[in-house]
Amino acid sequence: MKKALTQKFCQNIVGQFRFDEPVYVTRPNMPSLEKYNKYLENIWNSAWLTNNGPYHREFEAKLAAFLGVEHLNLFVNGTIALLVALQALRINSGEVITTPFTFPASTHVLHWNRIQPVFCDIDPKTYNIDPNQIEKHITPDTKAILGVHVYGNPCDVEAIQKIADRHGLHVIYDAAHAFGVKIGDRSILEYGDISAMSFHATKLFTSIEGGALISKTKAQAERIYFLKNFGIADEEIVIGPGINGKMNEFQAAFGLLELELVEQEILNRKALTQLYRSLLADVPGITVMEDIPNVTHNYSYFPILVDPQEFGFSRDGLHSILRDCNIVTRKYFYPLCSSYSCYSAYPSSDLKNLPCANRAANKVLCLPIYGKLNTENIERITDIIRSIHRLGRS
Ligand code: T4K
Repeated sequence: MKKALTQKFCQNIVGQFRFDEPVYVTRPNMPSLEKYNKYLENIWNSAWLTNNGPYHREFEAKLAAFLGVEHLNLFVNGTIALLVALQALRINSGEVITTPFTFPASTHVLHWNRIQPVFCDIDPKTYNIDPNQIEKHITPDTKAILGVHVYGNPCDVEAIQKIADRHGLHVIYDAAHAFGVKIGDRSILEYGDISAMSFHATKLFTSIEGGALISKTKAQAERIYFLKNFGIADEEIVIGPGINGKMNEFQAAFGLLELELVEQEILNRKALTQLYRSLLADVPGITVMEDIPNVTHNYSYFPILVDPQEFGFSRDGLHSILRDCNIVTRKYFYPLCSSYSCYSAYPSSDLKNLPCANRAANKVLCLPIYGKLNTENIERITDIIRSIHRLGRS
C-alpha cells in the first residue's frame, strides 16, 4: 500500500517538474562555430593536421602561461598522458599506492604499466587519498603514490610529499578535474613529480579529447615529448619504447578557443554552486561540499552525499527519480575501482581497508553543473529534491 502511494506521489513529482529536454550532469562550453571554422580553414589550407603543428605549439605555450606552469606537454587524452607519466618516471613494476575513489583510468594506467595498485582509503571530507592511511601500505616494492584531486579538491599535497620524501617515493597527481585550481598563489599542478590533466568533452575545460602532463624539469619534459611520439628523438634515434600520445591540430584549435571562455565558465559555475548550496542547506540528509580555505576552486562538479535515513530515499532512489524527471545525475565514483573484477582480488581491495571510500561511493551523486544552466534550472532541480525528501518522509 505504502509502495503504491509512493509510486503515485513520484508520478506527481515527475508530472509536475519533468524537464522536456534532458539536463545532463555536464555539457561542454562550446566556442563560436564561426571562429572555429576560421581555424578549420587554416588547417585545411596548410594541410598540417598533427605532429606538433602551429596550433599545437600555440596552444601549448598559451595554456602553460594561463595555468602558470613552466613545463607542459599536450596529449591526445588524459589517460595516455597518465600512462606516459609513469613511463617518464620509469615506474613500470612494483606497487603504487592510490585511491579507489576515481575514474577507471587512474587505476588502469597502473595495470597497463605492470604495476600493482595498492588501494588506500580516502579522507571523508575531501574524498581524496588520506595521507594518514598511506604509510601502512608502504612495502619494499612501493614505487610511488598516485593521488587524484577528485572534483578539483586538492589532495593534502604537503603531507603526501613529506611521506614520499621520507620513503624515497615518486608522487604523481591525476589532475583531470583540477584545471585552474590553486593553493594560495600556487597552481596545484606544481605539486608532486608530474601532474596529468584531461580536457575531455565532459571537463570544465575541453579540447574535445585532450590532456597534458606538467613536469618539474626541462629534462623530464623533453623525455615526455619523445615518449608521446613513439620515443623518436630524431629521424634516426629512438630513445625508448614510446607511444602515440600526440594532440592534433583540430583539438589544439578548439583548446585555443576554450581558453577565451574558461574564466567566465568558472565564474558561472561558482554562482551556480553557491545557489545549489544555499537551496540545499535545509534539506535533511543532503550534504554538500564547501570551499576549502586558501584554495581557488574551479567548481567543476557538484557532488552531494545522500543519507538514506535522514533524506528518506537512498542515493540510488534519488538518482532514479531524477532520471524520470529527465535530470541525468551521475554516481561519480561508484563503483570503487577496487571493486572491479580485475582488481577485487588484491588484499587492499578488501572493503575493511576502505570504509570511507565505500561510504562515499554508496552515497555520492553528482548533480548537473555547467555554465549554461540558469538559476531557474537549479531552483527546479532543488525543488524536486526537496519534494522527493518530503515524499520519502511521508
Ligand atoms: N582521471 C580522472 C579522475 C578522470 O575523471 C578521467 C576522465 C580521466 C582520468 C581520464 O581522462 P580522459 O582520458 O577521458 O581524458 C566521462 C568522461 O568520458 C571522462 O573523460 C571523465 N573522466 C569522466 C568523469 O566522465 P562518462 O562515461 O561519465 O561520460 P558520458 O559519455 O556519460 O558523459 C557524461 C555527460 O556529459 C553526458 O551525460 C552528457 C555530457 N556530454 C558528454 C559527451 C561525451 C556532452 O554533453 N557532450 C559530449 O561530447 O565519462
